[in-house]
Amino acid sequence: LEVEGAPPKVCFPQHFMFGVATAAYQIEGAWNVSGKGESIWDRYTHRHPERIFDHSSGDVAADSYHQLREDVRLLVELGVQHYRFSISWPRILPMGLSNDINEDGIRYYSELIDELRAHRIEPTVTMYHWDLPQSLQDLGGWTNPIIADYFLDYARVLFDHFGDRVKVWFTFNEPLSFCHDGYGGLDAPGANSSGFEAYLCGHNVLRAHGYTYRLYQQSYRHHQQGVVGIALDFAWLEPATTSEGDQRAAETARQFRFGWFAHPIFSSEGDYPPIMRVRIDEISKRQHFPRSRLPTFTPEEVALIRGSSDFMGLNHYTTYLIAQGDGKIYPQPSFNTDMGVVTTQKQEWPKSNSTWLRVVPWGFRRALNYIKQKYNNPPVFVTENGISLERSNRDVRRVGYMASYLSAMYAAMSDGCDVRGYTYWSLIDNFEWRRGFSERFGLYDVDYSSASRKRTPRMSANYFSKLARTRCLPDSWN
Ligand code: GBH
Repeated sequence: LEVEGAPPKVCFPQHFMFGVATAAYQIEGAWNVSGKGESIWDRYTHRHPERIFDHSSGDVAADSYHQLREDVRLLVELGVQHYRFSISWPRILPMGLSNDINEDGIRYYSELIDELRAHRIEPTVTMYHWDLPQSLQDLGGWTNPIIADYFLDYARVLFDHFGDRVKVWFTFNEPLSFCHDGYGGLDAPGANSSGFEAYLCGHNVLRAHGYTYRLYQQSYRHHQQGVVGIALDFAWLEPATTSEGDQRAAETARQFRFGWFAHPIFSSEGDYPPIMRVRIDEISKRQHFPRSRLPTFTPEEVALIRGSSDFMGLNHYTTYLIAQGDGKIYPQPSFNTDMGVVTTQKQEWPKSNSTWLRVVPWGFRRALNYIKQKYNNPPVFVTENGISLERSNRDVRRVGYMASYLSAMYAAMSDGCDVRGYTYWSLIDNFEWRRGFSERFGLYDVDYSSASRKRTPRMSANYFSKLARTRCLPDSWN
């Protein structure tokens, strides 16, 4: 019934999927239980508590390893269509290699998948959300080319054990984050050579992704009938001014931060973005390196990786302003000086409880339109979007964030962007990497002082359940 004067209801298509996301290390705990091997995040938090804001670790986290049924109960309460979680590589393969499979790890994820399916919640599974087996890090981790083979072996184990029931796979979560921050001194494994190791990491991640996609196509797709994609992080990057220099800088930044992975996989040409190739080759030369710090794909690898995704997973939280850099060549190689731009945020954009995250919903619409235009309108599955706030269950601002970002996404869909799903980060409060437990993104509060890590719904959980059940933006907030 259309009431005159009432704003039209914003409703998403009938098969649009609403869900929530988590990641293994951030929620599971049980870090050394039932045969699980050590991950780089176990090692990093144990050896360098000073690098974690509150000196905490994911040893117990939200205890989801022991709270599987409780987590599924929350998902049922929310009425979501899907749940995006990640599998811990060292829980499945304690030493990283497929000669030794940890049966208890298989059992845990099998139970989770079965519980979800029993409640008609689609499991959408990330194979790698940053918790590399430490034993593989000891071989050089993502900088050693052999890791692409080991990842493929791991992927085969996952397809063999879970592929009968899991139909949506993401190989990687945010290679930009774990290659840049992991090898740039901020996150595990704590290396500090972003202009060097980060590119090796990205290179091998892209190779691993390509192999995995082709393996699925050749050996699994026919009988398992699923899809394989990747989740990329794309904050919108807006020119700081209308000057030509800033506009060029913004496009360079988009190519470095997003095109680094999107271009090889989603563009019709494949390979690294030309601007990345040109800048890093040139700067490497001026730094007297005998070869570019950005590795080169063989033509076979370019072809392997090009088109290796059935859809694009998109993590989007915020927007930055990009201005032209000083144009200098610095002696110390780094990703940021290779990119050569100045990144800021506007002071008047509303803050969150994370330094990097301000509320800029219009950036979401622009990011989606950029993807549509650059990569021939691929199907997009929003794999993360969310906000951290001070601990409170009356999280009015979280509801406001979701409402404004969902409206922007709806506008992008009206522009013709092919968005198929939306996933809120996160189901529950969790271990926020180097920020420890100090940042809370959950629809459910987690009480870290209770043994069972008691979960309590926030106002936003109620809002999200209305959204997921009706597929329309709720007009009342509680
Ligand atoms: C997501 O990344 C992650 O996928 C998820 O695991 C995490 O819980 C969620 O964010 C919320 O934090 O400190 O200034 O150097 C979002 C992209 C990339 C945002 C790294 C923070 C570090 C900024 N993130 N970035 S800074």
